[in-house]
Amino acid sequence: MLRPQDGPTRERKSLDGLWQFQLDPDGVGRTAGWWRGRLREAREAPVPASYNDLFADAAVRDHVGDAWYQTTVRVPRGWAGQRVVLRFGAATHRAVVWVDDVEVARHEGGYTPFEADVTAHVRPGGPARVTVVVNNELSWESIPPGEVEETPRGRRQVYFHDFFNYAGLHRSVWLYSTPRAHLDDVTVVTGLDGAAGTVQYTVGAVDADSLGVRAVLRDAEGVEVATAHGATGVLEVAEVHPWRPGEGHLYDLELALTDGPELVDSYVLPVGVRTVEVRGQQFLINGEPFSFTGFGKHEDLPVRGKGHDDVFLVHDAALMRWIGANSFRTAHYPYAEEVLDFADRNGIVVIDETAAVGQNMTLAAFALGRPEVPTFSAETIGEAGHAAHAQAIRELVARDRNHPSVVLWSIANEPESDTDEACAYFEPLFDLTRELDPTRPVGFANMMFSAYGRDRLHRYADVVMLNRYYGWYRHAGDLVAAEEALEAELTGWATEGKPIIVTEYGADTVAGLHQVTPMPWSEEYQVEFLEMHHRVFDRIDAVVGEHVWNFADFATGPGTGRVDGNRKGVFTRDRRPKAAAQVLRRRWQGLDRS
Ligand code: BDP
Repeated sequence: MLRPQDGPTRERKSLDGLWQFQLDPDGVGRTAGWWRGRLREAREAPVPASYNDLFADAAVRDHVGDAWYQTTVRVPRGWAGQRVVLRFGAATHRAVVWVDDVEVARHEGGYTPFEADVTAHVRPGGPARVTVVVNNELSWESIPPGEVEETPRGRRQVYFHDFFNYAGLHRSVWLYSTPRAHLDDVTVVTGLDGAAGTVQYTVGAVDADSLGVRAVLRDAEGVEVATAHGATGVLEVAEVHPWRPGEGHLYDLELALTDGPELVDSYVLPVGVRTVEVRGQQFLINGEPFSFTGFGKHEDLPVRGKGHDDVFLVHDAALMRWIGANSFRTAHYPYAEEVLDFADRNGIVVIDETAAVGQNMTLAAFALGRPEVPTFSAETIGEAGHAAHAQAIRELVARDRNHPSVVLWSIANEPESDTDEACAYFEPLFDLTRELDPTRPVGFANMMFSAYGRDRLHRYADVVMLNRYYGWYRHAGDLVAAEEALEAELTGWATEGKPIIVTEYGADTVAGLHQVTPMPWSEEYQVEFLEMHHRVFDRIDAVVGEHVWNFADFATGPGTGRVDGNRKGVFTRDRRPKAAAQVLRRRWQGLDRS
């Protein structure tokens, strides 16, 4: 699937803005055929945005089930004879789409795009009614998993992850045109050999048997540096300007579908030439050892929830630059494509994660006070859940494999990883990821219950990724004991011969809470907590990455350990720095050394 773009053969029309919106608490809309006409009791809601926090109404915030969106779009007159496609950046967690009376798409999974060829259902120059039903229920068959409970007060969504279950149309919606014969896919793999670079490309095309493909690579000034012909080929650049962390240098790869001298379709893909490799305990980008500094983030903002927002895209990146972060993890789901485009252009390194979070029923029992059930079993996460996970990996890799910023796939966050069932579940998923993309390392974020010596999944991973909370969930308030325990565990992991990235370490901190004798929740404790971790990391060579949990405070479900959400942010939810920001800035900008 190629992203919509404007070009000599393609055009797009945005459907973002205010749509009609109606909750369906009784779940009657599908039977009643709500798509057949105007939504009767609708109010307006913005797209992209989560709907939960818009209306100052707990019934909307905590809604479980279907929510309907509707708009009318006028198809541009000039698109006569073209193929017309309707595309959603995401619908959380699943959706069905109708154009007028016809169902055109169905998609499962809340964080990856889907589209429908609607050529047969629209008339250029005419209006088309677009209706979407978005469903937010999490079950044993969904990624992430959850359980809907029937209670005397109605249905209640239980979930096993620590962020609010925002739902709605979180990303942009486009109507776009392509020629009937068109390019529909491209994959690039880049290489470096001394000063020279290569871009290996493969394109897919539809109705193009008799057509040719031309590939032209242009540098940042628009000068042609290499050309090739054919659906697959290699472009060579003698003096290449590589993409590297901190410097998002990009070329433009223009792919043309041709009929003799005539241009049939054209698509431009930005390409960064770089390599990624794990060698011994090093993580190499362009053959040079790379150390990750940065954060696990969230797509999370006041009011708009998980709705993508360019303002905060730019602002968060500015804060990351200010603090000296070179990377982030898309905890705990694939982020909007705009985020990765921006990372490509700005040399920000990304660990790209699926939405497989909360697959650990020991942790869920502990955190939610529920009786423990097996994580992987026929009654819980079984075949259907596994298939959904495999599909989530397929869609993530298909969407993001051409982004130079993405250097590592994280196929799950804190799953159960110490049982035979976990091995049987995950081994094929690691294989699948490598089969889909042999060029990037693969890992998963390991959880404290499967500490060194217990974990059984790391043997499938290229990198050891650890979420650790010594000094918080363990040894809270005792940073001396925490330091010993952290060092002992990391020393164990370092004998595995793989690079270690600490993908989470953090302490909840209420901004403005100060203490001269630091206790948990104060700004001073967060500072000392981070300093303790950094001392330990610096003593262990295999640690090649530190991602603080979290970049900013974020919304969660209710809980006694949560004060208006998770407060482990180094920035508040509205992006004001806590004292810890200065500690990180001094370390990551090297200010302590100068
Ligand atoms: C880890 C999870 C993360 C949580 C964090 C925390 O990976 O999603 O938000 O702990 O408890 O277990 O703050």
